[in-house]
Amino acid sequence: MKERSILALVIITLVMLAIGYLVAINVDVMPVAASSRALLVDDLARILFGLATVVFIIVQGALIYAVVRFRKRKGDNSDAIQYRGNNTLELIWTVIPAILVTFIGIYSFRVLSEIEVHSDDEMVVEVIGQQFIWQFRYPSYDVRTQELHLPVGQQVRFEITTLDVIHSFWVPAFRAKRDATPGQVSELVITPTELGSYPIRCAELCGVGHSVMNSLVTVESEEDFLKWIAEQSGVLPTPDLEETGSIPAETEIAAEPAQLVGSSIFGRYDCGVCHVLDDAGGFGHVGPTLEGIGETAAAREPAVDARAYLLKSITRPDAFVVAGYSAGSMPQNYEDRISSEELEVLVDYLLTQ
Ligand code: HEC
Ligand SMILES: [Cu+2]
Repeated sequence: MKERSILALVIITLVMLAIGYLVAINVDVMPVAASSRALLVDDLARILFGLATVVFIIVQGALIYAVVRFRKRKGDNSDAIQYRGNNTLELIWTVIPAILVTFIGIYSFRVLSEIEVHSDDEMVVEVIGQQFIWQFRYPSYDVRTQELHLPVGQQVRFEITTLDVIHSFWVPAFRAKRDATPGQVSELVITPTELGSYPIRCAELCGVGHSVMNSLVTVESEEDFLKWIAEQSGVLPTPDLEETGSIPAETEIAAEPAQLVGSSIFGRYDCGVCHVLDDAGGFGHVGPTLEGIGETAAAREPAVDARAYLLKSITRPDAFVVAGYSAGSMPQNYEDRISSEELEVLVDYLLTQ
């Protein structure tokens, strides 16, 4: 009897190990692995999946066995046999999980420390989240874009921030995700290894436009990357970081055509990523086109003149919501970010459109 149950135990253990192994090598739920860290993360996920499958089968198997084997049979009204404690059993189900958890802990820690290693020649890319777009700045090239391009094999350090609420920068193909937290710069290191284009998502519910807060990363050869960078220069005006958002003294404004100042403010605050406005390089379709806004603004609200309408549309976007768009989809913090002088110039500029 004793020999037979030991044999059964050995067979069950071997079968379980085989099932776990088969599951581990066959799970294929992940997207393309396009970065060096992706391979390590995938191996970890595989092993966890295999272990979890074995634990699941054993626990559910024991449960089903007990339910069937010890069910109440017809005509049997006797009490069940009473057991009190079983040291062997308790030892087994304490020691085995303890070993498993320790193994998983050490293994995960090793993967974590390996994927966060920095190299000396990393390229810095600033990632800026904002309702509901991602922007990328390449400080070494003085370029700002809405699409991410990376040279293959080059380690990149993302410096992730947000202009408003919490977002989360997520590139599933890189197995990389990090929160963009207000007032803080979070870092994330990756090395892209596979050529191709992969989705970028926001992984933190950040408002009504959260589901459209997507972009694309293109991993390409260094040559193509440099070509692309050269094409990007000057597409979006790069904000001068020293310039804290206030415009030069009035005399200087007068010296420069107001139109130009207006369109540069439009560019500096990224209005163009959500609004079409050819004159200022605006190309976005998140909000209504601002082509001809000078005239439409007057007709929007019977009781409000065009100037007041525009001012309010920018500082309190939810005060008037254009038909077909939802409240909350334009950033709510321009009132704090744009000085009143700049606002004046911006509104004057929009009125001329
Ligand atoms: C993240 C996207 C986004 C950004 C950035 C953005 N807007 Fe908007 N904007 C919208 C949306 C969406 C609407 C329509 C909903 C509403 O009225 O609030 C809108 C509405 C407007 C309107 C009213 C348009 C009309 O036809 O009545 C004006 C004017 C406007 N925005 C100006 C600006 C200016 C100026 C900036 C930059 C300082 C800017 N927006 C930045 C998304 C954006
Ligand atoms: Cu977001």
